[in-house]
Amino acid sequence: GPDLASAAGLSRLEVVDEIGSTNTELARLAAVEPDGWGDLSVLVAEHQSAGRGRLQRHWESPTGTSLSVSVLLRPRSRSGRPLPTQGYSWFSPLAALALREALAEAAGLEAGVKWPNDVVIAGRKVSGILAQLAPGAHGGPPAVVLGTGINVGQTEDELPVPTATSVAIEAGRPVAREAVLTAYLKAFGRRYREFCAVDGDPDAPLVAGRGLVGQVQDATITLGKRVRVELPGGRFLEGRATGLDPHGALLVLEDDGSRHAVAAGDVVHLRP
Ligand code: BT5
Repeated sequence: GPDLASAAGLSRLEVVDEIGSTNTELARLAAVEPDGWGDLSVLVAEHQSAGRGRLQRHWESPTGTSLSVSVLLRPRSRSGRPLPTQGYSWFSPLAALALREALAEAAGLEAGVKWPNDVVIAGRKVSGILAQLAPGAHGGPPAVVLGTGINVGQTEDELPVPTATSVAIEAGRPVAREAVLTAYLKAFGRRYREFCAVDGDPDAPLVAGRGLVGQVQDATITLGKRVRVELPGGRFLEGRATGLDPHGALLVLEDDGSRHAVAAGDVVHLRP
């Protein structure tokens, strides 16, 4: 509790047994409490009865084996000014990098980022991230809510879809959820502070010497591969993923030579 919160530089850490959705709860809180929980607060639930994925999809978060973690961010630069909202699209990849780091530290696993919001091991999804903007209270700057669902202890039979996996399956041994949570929050807290300290500039070199864009590019397994992207309205794009643009959109080069930048929010499905 308090030890982890201070080690990770959190303004608040709350753990509850049961909730509808940790994202929904923090978004509600952001709208009613101007600065109530500080600039980096965390809500963890033992079980979500209405866990959400993107585009109104359902996210399964069974008791005892999964982690449901949401952070509420009110990003400010060192000078105390709210961070420009253009940088907000980088928070979801930032969370993915933190989780990747946590899985290496807590379980010795090498995970990759499947653009836009999945963390995968050997092609299967171990975690999904849901980023949302929440209106600030009294017309203040919007807050960011970043939810991460992590499959930690599930066996093969307990997973909802064949494309899913868990930390325990991949590590071949049980891994304590506390270890994953601690490593994730520490890594996230550190990366979040770094990013705020450079005013949310995704190209600014961070402590590791490389900018956020470069780090995300290095970790994103989608790049360089052929992809088929489903867009809203049932349209498809097919081609090679060549990189990320300054807003984190995926650059796709179609076979006819046309180039597209696909914003994370516009993707229904992405298949290799
Ligand atoms: C995501 O959506 O991957 C984002 C999931 C975010 C969940 C966290 S938990 C804490 C916070 N509170 C919330 O209410 N949500 C966040 P998406 O890319 O739309 O993937 C959803 C799809 O993944 C579903 O349609 C299923 O096919 C599949 N799925 C559902 N549960 C899964 C699980 N536990 N593991 C792997 N895949 C799952």
